Amino acid sequence: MENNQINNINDEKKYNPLKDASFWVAFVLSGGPITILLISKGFYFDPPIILNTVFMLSWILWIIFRKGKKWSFFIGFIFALIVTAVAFYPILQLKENQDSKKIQKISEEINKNQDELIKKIMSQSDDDPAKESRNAKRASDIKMIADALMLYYNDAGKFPKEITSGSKISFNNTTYMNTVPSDPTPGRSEYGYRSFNNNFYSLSFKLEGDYLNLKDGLNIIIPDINAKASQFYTAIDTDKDGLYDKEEEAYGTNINNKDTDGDGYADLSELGNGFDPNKKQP
Ligand SMILES: [Ca+2]
Ligand SMILES: [Ca+2]
Ligand SMILES: [Ca+2]
Repeated sequence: MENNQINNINDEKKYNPLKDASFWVAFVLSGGPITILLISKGFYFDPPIILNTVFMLSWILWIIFRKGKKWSFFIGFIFALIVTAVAFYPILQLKENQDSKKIQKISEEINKNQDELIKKIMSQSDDDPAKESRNAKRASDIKMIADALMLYYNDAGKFPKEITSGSKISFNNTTYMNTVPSDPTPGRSEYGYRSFNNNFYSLSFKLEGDYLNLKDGLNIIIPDINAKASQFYTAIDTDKDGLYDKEEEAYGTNINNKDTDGDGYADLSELGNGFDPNKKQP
């Protein structure tokens, strides 16, 4: 009895918690390393971490207070299991929640993108049928006018000087078109007909966006009297003199020179006034 007491007193005096395996086991089992790891990952103020830290410190202090008495380890072990469960179950839950939040965020993102895509498609399909049908009407109007003009040419041996929308295209007693149509959007861009000699004309029209193989913007149709056909082209005016390249090709002027013959009168102005743009005016 006396010996035991003396041993105990000696043990108590010599007790160093860092040399006591139960201290380290307590540290590990109470989640010390995991807590430190989680804190290093930024989980500073999560309640489970605070809770676990408090439990862990309490237990370690208790072991130190009990000075390594063996049974303190077993009580501590059960304590540690409870603490670990209490501390880390919520962390696992938290992690799961974060994962499911992440998944939720991703699916929200996908939904948002889908919504935007659908909106985009909807707005296009809201808009496009009207644009498409206007473009379809333009292309079909122009083709019908060109066909009527070709029939006119076959009979008259020339193209008309001008055509007027709302009026007919006729020669002698033959009518080739009852009513020359106009652009479906009034005032936007009229169909532009002009002919500076008997064998050629150009008819321009403006599209709203690409249509079939025609490009957005200004296009023209011109005749090919040898083939008795008409051909669509994008309206390009390289030298910006108001005459499209296809017209300049037909009238023999330079697509890169506003005043082909260099007489001070522009190509278009000469054609419009009945002069020869390829011969200097006196
Ligand atoms: Ca030109
Ligand atoms: Ca020119
Ligand atoms: Ca000229």
